[in-house]
Amino acid sequence: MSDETAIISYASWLRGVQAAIAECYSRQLMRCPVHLSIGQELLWASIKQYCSYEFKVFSSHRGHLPYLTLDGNLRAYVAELHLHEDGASCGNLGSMHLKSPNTGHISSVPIVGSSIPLAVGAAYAAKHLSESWISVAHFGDGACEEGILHESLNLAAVKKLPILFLCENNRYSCTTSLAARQPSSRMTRFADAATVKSKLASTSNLTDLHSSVGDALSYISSSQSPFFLEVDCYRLIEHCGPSLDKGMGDRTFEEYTNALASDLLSHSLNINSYERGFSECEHLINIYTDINLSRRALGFL
Ligand SMILES: Cc1ncc(C[n+]2csc(CCOP(=O)(O)OP(=O)(O)O)c2C)c(N)n1
Repeated sequence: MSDETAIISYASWLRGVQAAIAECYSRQLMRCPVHLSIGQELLWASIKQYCSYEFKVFSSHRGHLPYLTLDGNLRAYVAELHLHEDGASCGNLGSMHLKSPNTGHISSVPIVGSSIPLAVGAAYAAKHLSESWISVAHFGDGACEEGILHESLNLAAVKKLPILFLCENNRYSCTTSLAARQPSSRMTRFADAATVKSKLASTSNLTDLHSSVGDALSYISSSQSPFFLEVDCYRLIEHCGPSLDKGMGDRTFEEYTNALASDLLSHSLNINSYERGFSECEHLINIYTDINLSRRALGFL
């Protein structure tokens, strides 16, 4: 199987999983808000192809795909969303704090921007301890408006730290468009200001996206220096929750419809993988729905 076929297949599975979460969320038995990444799957499916690297990933609140990519235990994922003790963190943390430290997803951090200094610390530790892991700071375009990004880029450049600044630019912070928040749509300009090497890629060009991820990782590993990868993408579902947000906030119906029409994964979807992801996830949701319904009936929820 070629890399691109494997990426499409895994991205389709990820979309199926998320579609099942979105469809079943209205039962109100997942006991925490969910930030899905429907529309953004190709990046993490590409990263999965590079899992021979050792990663220490600190993700944002949008941490479902990092968790699934690095850990992949679907039962522990679904159980965590239902705050059940079978969950990845024994049901204590829920959606916004998904993590799997043993497989390299060290934490999801819902305070916007806070994944970044933690990843800098892990990169500093790699250098100090002569370890070979690559630290990954995962964040959105909204986090670029936090001062901590700029302090972190500066420190990573000065100390030559092995860190990937991974910015998913989905053009929105909640319902506020990038145009209403920043004078430029390019986040790489912040890396340039700190002399950190950078690249812009997009989920609409899979070949370039995949080679950009590979080039970034190989650069960090060989030079032991930071790299900033901005990935232009589009979230096809609301900021938090299962619904579409066409026509909400700054997002117009027309913009949403155009984005859906040009979504690469929709066009190249591997239907078998999508359906497998959906049914595997739905099966598990049904199990934890029943458990939580029983617990509610007994007065425990
Ligand atoms: C410091 C801080 N300010 C505000 C919020 C509320 N908030 C949660 S998610 C979010 C949007 C973040 O947008 P972005 O960083 O682009 O990530 P995305 O949700 O698009 O993945 C905001 C403002 C927060 N959690 N933390």
